[in-house]
Amino acid sequence: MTDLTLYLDLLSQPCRSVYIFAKANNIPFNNHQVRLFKGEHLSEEFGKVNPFRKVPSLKDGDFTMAESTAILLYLANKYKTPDHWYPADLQKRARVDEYLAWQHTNTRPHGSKLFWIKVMTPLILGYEAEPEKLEPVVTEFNNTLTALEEQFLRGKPFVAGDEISIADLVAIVEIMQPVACGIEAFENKPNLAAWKKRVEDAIGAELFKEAHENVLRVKEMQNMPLPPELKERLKGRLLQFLR
Ligand SMILES: N[C@@H](CCC(=O)N[C@@H](CS)C(=O)NCC(=O)O)C(=O)O
Repeated sequence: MTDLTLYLDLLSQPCRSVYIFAKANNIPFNNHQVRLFKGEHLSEEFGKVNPFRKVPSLKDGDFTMAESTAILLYLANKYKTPDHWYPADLQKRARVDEYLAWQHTNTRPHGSKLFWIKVMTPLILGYEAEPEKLEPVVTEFNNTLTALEEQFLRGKPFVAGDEISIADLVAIVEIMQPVACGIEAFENKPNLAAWKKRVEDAIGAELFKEAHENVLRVKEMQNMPLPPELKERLKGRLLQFLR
């Protein structure tokens, strides 16, 4: 029995980082699935956990919180996970924090945008987005990958140093989102591909596969009917991506 509940949908990249971190560290938790495509995050019950109605969310006894990077740090601090995940050393820790701040305007939005254009357009509008909508977003994503490779991974095996940290988990799940919709990320980038392999080896290939198996099948969901209320809610956001 544990007081800790994580509200997750593994189609979501921030949920996967939290899931992988908790599993890799043997943190006991109740896995409460909130299926986004079924609109379960819009339920009254979930609204009490996270009024913003986003996953991941955490409940620990009476304490609730949202935001994946904050959740990761809460878990690292509460369960005193091995130092390499979020090092005590000031400057090593600052490298993790630096990536966690950078990703908010780089890997995360650029990867997400591709997912919305490739996967959400057919689901919400019933047709594929025109290639000219996709191309600039692919370029933006590739530039982000180059920056990750040339700045964060220059001369070191992991994003924040010699060992895997929370920063690598946040990075890999974000990059896997467009990969799941058929966008190349690692093909012509041997350094990035070698980093991915190191991350997989560090967390274990089984756990990596388990966390990603749903999202890697996302194309099979292309004809899935979304609840009308959810469709309406998502439409405005999608149209912004397609402008
Ligand atoms: N900054 C948040 C983002 C959370 C987020 O956007 N979650 C998405 C899934 S990836 C969600 O729950 N979307 C539902 C909605 O916005 O209606 C984090 O890192 O946790």
